[in-house]
This record gives sequence, C-alpha cells and structure tokens, in this order.
Amino acid sequence: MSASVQLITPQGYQALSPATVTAYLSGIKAIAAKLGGDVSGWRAREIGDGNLNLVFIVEGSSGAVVVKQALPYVRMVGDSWPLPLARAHYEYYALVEQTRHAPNLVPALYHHDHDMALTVMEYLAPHIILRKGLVAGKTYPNMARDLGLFAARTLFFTSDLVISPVEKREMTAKFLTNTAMCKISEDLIFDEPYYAAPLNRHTSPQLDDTALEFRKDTTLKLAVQELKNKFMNAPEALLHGDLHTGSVMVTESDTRVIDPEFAFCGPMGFDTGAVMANLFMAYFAQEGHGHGADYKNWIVQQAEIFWDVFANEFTKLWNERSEAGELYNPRLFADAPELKDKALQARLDAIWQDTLGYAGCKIIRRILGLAHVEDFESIENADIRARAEKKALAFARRLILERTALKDFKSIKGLLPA
Ligand code: SR1
Ligand code: MG
Repeated sequence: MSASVQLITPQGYQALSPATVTAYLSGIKAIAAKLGGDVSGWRAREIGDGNLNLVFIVEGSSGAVVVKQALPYVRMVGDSWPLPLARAHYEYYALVEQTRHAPNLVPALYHHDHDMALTVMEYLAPHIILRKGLVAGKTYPNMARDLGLFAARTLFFTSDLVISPVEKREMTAKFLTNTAMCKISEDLIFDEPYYAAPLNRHTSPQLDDTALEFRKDTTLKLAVQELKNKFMNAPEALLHGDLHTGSVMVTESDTRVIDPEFAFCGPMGFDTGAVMANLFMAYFAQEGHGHGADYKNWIVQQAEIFWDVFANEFTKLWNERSEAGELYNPRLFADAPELKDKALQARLDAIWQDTLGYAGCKIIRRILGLAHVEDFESIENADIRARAEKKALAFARRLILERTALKDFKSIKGLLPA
C-alpha cells in the first residue's frame, strides 16, 4: 500500500479469510443451524474472482451459504485504490428491493452485518456465471426471458409509474450516497476510454490506432457525455447498476441476478443496455471461441428475446397499473383515452434509445478502458482478439450515434457484420 493512502474501516470490521469465516458464522444462530453439525466440520473457501470483493463458500453437514464481504479497496487494483465499505449496504438494500419484485430471480438473503460490510446469502449450485457459460458455448433456454422479466419488474416497480413522489424521492436519497460506485461508472464507462487514462489498456499494438481514433472522435465523445449526463441526472428507477453477464448465475433452467453494489436511481436504459452490451460482446467474441454460426445466431436471438420480454412485461404492468404513481397518472387518460397507449409507446421508445446508447458505451469501455471481460480476454491469439474487438467497437459506435434512428431489433441486426 502506498504511504499516502489510508484505508478507512469502522471499528468492528475485519476482513475475513477461509480460516476465520467459519468462526464468524458460528456466532449467527440461524446460519449455524443451516450449515448443520459442528463448526469444526465446516469447510470454507474463497472464490471471489470479481473486481472488488471477497466471496466465500462455506459448507456444513446439512447446507451451504455464500458470504460476500466488501474490502476497503478495489481488489483488482490493490489497496492503493481505497473504496468505501458502504457499497455492501447499498447492495443489500438493493437485493431486498429486488426480492420484492423478482423474488425467484435473486439469491435468498440470510443475514447482513453492517459493521463487517458483509451479507450471507443462498449458495447457488450448480449455477455458474453466465459469462463463463457463454464463453464455453452453452445455451440457457430461460436466461433471456428471465433477465427481461427481472429488468422490467425491478425497473417498473421502483419508478414514478408505481411509487409515490415521496417514496421515490426517499429511495433516490437512500441510494444517492452510493457516490463512490457511481463515480467508478462515471469515470470508467463515460470518460476514461476517451482520453489517455493511466489505467486504460487495450490489445496492443493491434488496437493502438483505433484507441487513438476513439479519443479523437468529437462526435462520439459528445454523444457519450449526453448519455453520461442522463446517467447522473435522470433517477427514473432503482437500477441494478452493473447488470452484465458476470452478475448473472445460471443453470439450464434457473437464472439469478447477483451483485447490485452499483445500485442507484438512474435511467432504466442503463440496466437494459448492460444486458444487451454483454450479449453482443459474447457474440463478437465467438470469432475467437469458434462455437459456430448457430451459436452466434442463438446469442443474437437471446438479445432480441430479452428486449421483447422486457417490453411485453413492461406493457403488461403498465396495463395493470392502479391509480398510484405520479407519472402518466391514469387520471390523465379519462378525457384522452388514447394517451394511455401513446404514453407507453413513448416510454418504451425512450428506454430503447437509452438501451442502445448505454449498450454502446459499455462495449467500448470493456475494450478500451480498465476493466475488460473474459469473453475477449480468453481469446489467446491477439490478432483474432483484436479483430473481434474492432468489430465490436465499430458496432458500439453506431449504436450510440444512430440510437434515435435504429427503431427496432431488425435494424440492430442490420449493423452486425455478415
Ligand atoms: C474498479 S471496478 C471495475 C468494474 O467492475 C465492476 O464489475 C464494474 O463493472 C466496474 O466498472
Ligand atoms: Mg460485480
């Protein structure tokens, strides 16, 4: 750790290890009962391979749990980059809220410890991280539908279409202070790929010229800053905030969304755009994984199903709305009944445009910024990787710049290289 950086941890916080996590859990009655048997028989391992936190699996004679604990710094960079432990609380609050609206699509919550910045939750087995499944060429029949339902329900029910202005502002205020995590997104998604930020990296030398072109691209930078402005100033709903394929665990039949530590109230299209971006990156990366044309088509189909299910569920919820919710309140439809459908279409069109814009930003940041994705990183041959990344970058740029003209999924497919 550099001498100038001070890591701030409250009294009572201690980063756990496989050796200490079992003793910690043995002090929580309900968890001890779930694990079963004596603490001496429990096995613990640390499996966190994300960018930020510790994740333990603890198994006992009758059950298993996952313990996720925040570290006071960014794990992928080290303790020279401090990061507030408070993200663990925002994650917990977001999970509680998501559980209300999409209970079968998130892990069950067992325990939250504020001082220790940790949450104990359901051990999902035999689930794997969706991104890894896509890299391995696996198909998941329910995944796109489930993600569409998750996005529609969590976004709709936390928006002004349902909750009162008081509740909405309270929710916005509660997450407004998730500042450090929002700042990471503001920097890493909207700024750093577009200047020579010290921690940026890309496939070099193959993408050197492309990276420079993006840094010189005034038109693109303007569009990205507009999207950033909306990210910072449009609290439409409580977002997951980091809804990429590494935040989803799957089996053949089950889908669970994890890791909402970037949660805040922002534009709905930021979440839907994350899903789209990561499915399309999986698509472009197939160039290096070679699972065949049918698999590539399957991925594109999943992006389309995701959006269709999202829009259909949003429509269903819109049509079932009660009198609550401040935005497009049904009292406005009494003398203008056609407004109901027109308003829905206007909302969906706006979310669609944002979805494309944010999807583009999220693809670009994963290729030119700090935090990359396994889809591309696992392509060992740098020439093949660079070729796939270049195509993805060109696609992403068009998504951003043409987002108002690209009216439907068919037009998106038209942008994909033959
Ligand atoms: C420094 S954190 C880098 C990235 O990891 C997370 O998954 C978020 O996407 C974040 O931007
Ligand atoms: Mg995460």
